[in-house]
Amino acid sequence: MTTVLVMVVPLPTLSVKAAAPNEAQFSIRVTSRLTSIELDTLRMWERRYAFPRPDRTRGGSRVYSKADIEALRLIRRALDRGYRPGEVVGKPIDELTHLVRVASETSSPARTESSTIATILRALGRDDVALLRAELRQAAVMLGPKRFLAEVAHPVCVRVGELWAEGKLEVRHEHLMSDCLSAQLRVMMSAYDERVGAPRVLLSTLPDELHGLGLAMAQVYLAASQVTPICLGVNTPREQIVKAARGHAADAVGLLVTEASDLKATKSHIRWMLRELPSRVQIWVGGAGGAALGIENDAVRIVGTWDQMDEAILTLEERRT
Ligand code: B12
Repeated sequence: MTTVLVMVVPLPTLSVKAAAPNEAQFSIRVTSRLTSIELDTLRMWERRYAFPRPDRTRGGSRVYSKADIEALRLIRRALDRGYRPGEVVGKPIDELTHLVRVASETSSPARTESSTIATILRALGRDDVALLRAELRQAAVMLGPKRFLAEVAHPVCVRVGELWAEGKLEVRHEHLMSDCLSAQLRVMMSAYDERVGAPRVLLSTLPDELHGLGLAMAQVYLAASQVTPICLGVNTPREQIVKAARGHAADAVGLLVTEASDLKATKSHIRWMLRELPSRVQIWVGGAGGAALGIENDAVRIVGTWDQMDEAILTLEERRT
């Protein structure tokens, strides 16, 4: 049955309906968490732009669809790239996708990003630790956690790896960058408290995999998405990871696998863990070596980009609704 409530304009017409069987429905709190848009802003856009137009539960609470989340995420990205709400809220998905792509290729944040990265690399090459730390700190404050990770931390790691492989930076530079970046990410983590009832993701690497920076980045990204990360650090035996996942009631286990990982051993550890973990616990494989494992199914997700991380977080929410 569909009941139409007559409201004073400019509120959109609201309908009370049951969710279609396979249609995921998200509360306003979860929608805010998944899109990084404040609750009040969502309500204000609904009044001002008639978008999003959530359905209502019988109790009157807003429920948003997966398509709403997709559009809101694109809007968030467009706003980050300098658009105003009036220019983007309520636009069709195709248009938003195009607009975000063009803005990403041409907008000023990209220029800021490259100058920040250049300064960081210069500071590293000159052993100027004070400048390196200051630049990281400033970029984190200016950009906020997610943009800092996507536009500075991750590209700096990739660039340092390339310069090291080309012989232009030495291993001591790589160690210094790792230390300063880890310290910055730790400071950023200290801003988050555990949220009661939030999904939990346990993070670690398997034996002999010593690349821990990706874990620290994933930790900040998850916390900024209002998911609780629990990080065991690097080089953890598989049995211990499984015990920890049970002990912390984790919804997912995130493993970092790099190109330097032993892929054969990693594959065998993952297969073993799949048998031992409670069936509701997913395994997320992050890091540049993940795709080469060739395992991806309902229980194992490859999380090689921030967009894939968003998708993975969304699946945790869907499983709870
Ligand atoms: C820093 C670094 C080190 C440091 C690590 C310190 C630390 N605290 O982490 C040290 C010096 C220890 C190190 C050691 C080695 N390293 Co190294 N290292 C790097 C470097 C520069 C950065 C690594 C990193 O953090 N990357 C950033 C991550 C975040 O990038 P990403 O994987 O693309 O992440 C994305 C997603 O996967 C997701 N994500 C990331 N992590 C996670 C985790 C989870 C759970 C999830 C869900 C998602 C997720 O987030 C990102 C979103 O875009 C890389 C270069 C590079 N391109 O990454 C080389 C690199 C990985 N290292 C390399 C090598 C060769 C080594 C050594 C073998 C060197 C040696 N001869 O000793 C050793 C191996 C040590 C070991 N046993 O593991 C090579 C690997 C290449 C290859 N084909 O083997 C690289 C690529 C450098 C290069 N260009 O050659 N390294």
